[in-house]
Amino acid sequence: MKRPRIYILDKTEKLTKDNNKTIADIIEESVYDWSKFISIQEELTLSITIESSLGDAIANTEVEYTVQVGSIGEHKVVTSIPAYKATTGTDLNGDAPDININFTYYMVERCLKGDFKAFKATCLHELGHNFGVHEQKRYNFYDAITVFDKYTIHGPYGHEFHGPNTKKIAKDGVPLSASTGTHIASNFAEAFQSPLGAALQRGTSSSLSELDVRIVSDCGLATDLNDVIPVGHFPGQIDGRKGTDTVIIDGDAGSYIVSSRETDWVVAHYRGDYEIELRNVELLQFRDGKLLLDN
Ligand SMILES: [Ca+2]
Ligand SMILES: [Ca+2]
Ligand SMILES: [Zn+2]
Repeated sequence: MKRPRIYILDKTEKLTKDNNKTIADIIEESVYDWSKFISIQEELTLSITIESSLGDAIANTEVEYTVQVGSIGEHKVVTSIPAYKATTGTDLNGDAPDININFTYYMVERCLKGDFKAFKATCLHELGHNFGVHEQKRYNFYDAITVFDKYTIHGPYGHEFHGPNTKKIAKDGVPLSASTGTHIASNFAEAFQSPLGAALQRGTSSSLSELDVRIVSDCGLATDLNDVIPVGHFPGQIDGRKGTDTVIIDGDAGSYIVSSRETDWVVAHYRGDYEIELRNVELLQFRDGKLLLDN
């Protein structure tokens, strides 16, 4: 993994240089923890803001879910700028930070007083939103849904996530928090030791669980599982890692020339316009057909 670039803006003006270093190290370690399970192809830039208050929240993140990677009926299916950059190495918002996270001073102070675990869990949680665990305000915002939404059932008894990899260990689906579809219900998250719960849990959740990895795989990231990775209509360089992986290109096979390189990359070349390079990817899926790759 390329080291992330981390910028800290302390609006409270209470933090010393050493304090900044302490929290930057934990944030970097959290990105590193995610990178053990997902492909992070390019250096991510993180803009961290310390606020005196964030309403009821201890932290939050503003994620740009604007990358169209497919469609369902008239609805766009979108992923986030950081998830796309992590998976493909392609930065679609230029110089702007990929990830924006706000922490309350309370949360940072807790960390500086020695509660590293709570801060780390919060970092992993907010990064999870950036890597795909996020609902788009379903069907009314940009007329788009996220890949996460695609597998979310909004039933009369609440929201549940039913991604195919996740269902292998949570066969009845993952219950999501009642107020938002973006979080795992607290008890369920606690049972799996997942930091993606609606609330900071009792006990430790300062490392990623199998459940978290399965959820982000279902959200289209490249993991060691059998992933389905939608890349839409953009260039990129994708490493599917272990497992039998399918990359979905939002175009017709006839528009692409697929060839092997002497290195282990396979290239799908779109009409002399851009390339999608693939490594450890076993299947290429176009709108009008599939191609088995020999790599
Ligand atoms: Ca994989
Ligand atoms: Ca693979
Ligand atoms: Zn959250």
